[in-house]
Amino acid sequence: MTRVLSCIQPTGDVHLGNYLGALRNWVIGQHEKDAFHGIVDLHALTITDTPGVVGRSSLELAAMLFAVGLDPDVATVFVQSHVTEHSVLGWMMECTVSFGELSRMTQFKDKSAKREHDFVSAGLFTYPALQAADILLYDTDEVPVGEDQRQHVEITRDIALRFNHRFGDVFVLPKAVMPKAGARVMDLQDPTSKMSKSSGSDAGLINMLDEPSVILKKFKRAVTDSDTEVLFDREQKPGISNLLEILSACTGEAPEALAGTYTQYGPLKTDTGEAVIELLRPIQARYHELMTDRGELQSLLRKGAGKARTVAAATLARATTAVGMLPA
Ligand code: ATP
Ligand code: LTN
Repeated sequence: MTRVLSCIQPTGDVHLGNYLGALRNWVIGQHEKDAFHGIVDLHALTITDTPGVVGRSSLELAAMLFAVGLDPDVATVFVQSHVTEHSVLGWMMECTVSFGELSRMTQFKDKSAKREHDFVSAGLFTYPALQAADILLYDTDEVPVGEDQRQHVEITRDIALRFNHRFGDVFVLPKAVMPKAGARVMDLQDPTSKMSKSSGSDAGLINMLDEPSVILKKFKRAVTDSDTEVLFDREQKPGISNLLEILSACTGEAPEALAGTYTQYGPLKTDTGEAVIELLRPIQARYHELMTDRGELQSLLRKGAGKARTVAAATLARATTAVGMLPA
């Protein structure tokens, strides 16, 4: 069975864009492929230094992943730092990649430039080596990634090839795949930019845990287009098209067909808001239920880490044996 790995950093809250664009596909995909999902807390440490934040965010993210429908008996959901093999193989990967290769990573260039007056950790620079370890530890066939992460999967392949060339055939070569096209959700206040936790305003973003009244208010205040015609046209009518696409993602009806059923913006805004409220209602209920029993949540994560460790330990053993390190 094809093995697929997706990882997500525990930084910030999950929003409707993450859900409709990614998480919902993960839930469907768990029944089609052997799915591993890492909550990559070690990666989050590259930019987080406030005590307690990473652990709390990891637990909340885990609750959200289970609440949206990842099944701990089907998919392997784990916290990266619980599987210590990541750190060991991460170091071995740092020793397999060159300074020059890491210097060419656009994500590092962007993120370090944005942190001009802030602390730029060495971890931010070596991040792709740890990501390579995440991927290679699980004999991953496919890594569904957006454009921004393609370069990291490419460098993972380069590292794997170099390691295999030096030490023998240890690693499976992963492939970056375009995730199944989920909805692309735009900011409600700026429908030409995608809904994102790191940019845009709170009013433009629907958090997965927003109260129904807040959701309705945000949709009612959504920026629409200057004329009054309800038409699905991303270029000419980005605001209305965004609402139609969100409503379509909730109801399963095509946005073009939905457009024909409205003559005014007001009812479309209200209906979309209400559809999102209904979509999120059971997820929010499961999330809050899971968060009331942290012991149970942690035990689900222990189970995931156990499954992950079995695979990761075998791969790491192959790697250390190939290098010829002294067994413990
Ligand atoms: P950041 O603001 O830090 O870039 P983000 O909110 O864009 O974060 P990521 O953590 O980068 O979210 O993405 C997690 C997943 O959610 C990725 O698979 C990404 O493609 C998807 N995703 C993020 N935002 C959207 C969106 N607005 N519409 C559809 N999919 C999205
Ligand atoms: N770098 C990724 C997160 C990430 C990842 C991974 C994704 C860390 N390790 C392994 C896929 C496979 C990001 O910032 N979105």
